[in-house]
Amino acid sequence: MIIQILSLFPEMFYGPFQNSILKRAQELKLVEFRLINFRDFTLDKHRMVDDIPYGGGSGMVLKPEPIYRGLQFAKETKPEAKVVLLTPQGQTFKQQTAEQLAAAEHIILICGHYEGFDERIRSWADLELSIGDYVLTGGELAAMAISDAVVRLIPGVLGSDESAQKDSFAGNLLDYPQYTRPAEFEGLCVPEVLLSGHHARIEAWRREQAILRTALRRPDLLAGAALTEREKQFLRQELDLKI
Ligand code: 6GU
Repeated sequence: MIIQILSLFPEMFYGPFQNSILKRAQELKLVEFRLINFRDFTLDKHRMVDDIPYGGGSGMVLKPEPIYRGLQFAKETKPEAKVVLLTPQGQTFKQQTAEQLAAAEHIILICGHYEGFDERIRSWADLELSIGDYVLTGGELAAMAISDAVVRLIPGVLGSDESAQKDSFAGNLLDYPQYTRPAEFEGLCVPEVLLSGHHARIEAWRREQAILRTALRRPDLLAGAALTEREKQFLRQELDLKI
């Protein structure tokens, strides 16, 4: 997969992309990141990427031409690449969006910066994404979060394919609680069932815990989780006890 990123601050990406899993994914040639500074696509001697807003008002607005030319350059290798614009006004990025993007061969992420960008830039994007209801100074951190979430879904990137499937959100359920040694620490004990070696019981306990935790912390997700009648019954029982 090729991920091209148009940004005025390509150096911001070096830390996240040159460590840990994303670094390994590149070494394994499972992903290639190409950072494009759209300031390189300005034609004036001041290399201006923004300008004052028509109609007045405070702040600067990103000009359309450098982004247009940067985008043309990015698309040269693959004209049908999916173009994603990062903006707080976009649809919220979810695990499902990550899964859809991970299936693409080539994506282009455009990071806005400053107060905003010329509205015409929107017309060149296939998709507008936000990573949540808060405002960042630019799309770069969003592009990093999205790249990370997408790349870890590419087959072969994670140690075992199972790790991605059992994630929080993968089945619209949060992760079950995990423990490692020691069995007791500071008076806090690992649940007995996990020490039992009884695999079927452990699986059942984990599923119950994931369901319960989702119901308590993220009830909004539960509607999208496929629960059996027995699991719904279990949940009603537990919630009666808890509330
Ligand atoms: Cl994609 N950009 C900016 N500037 N702020 C955000 C965002 C994106 N997603 C959440 N907040």
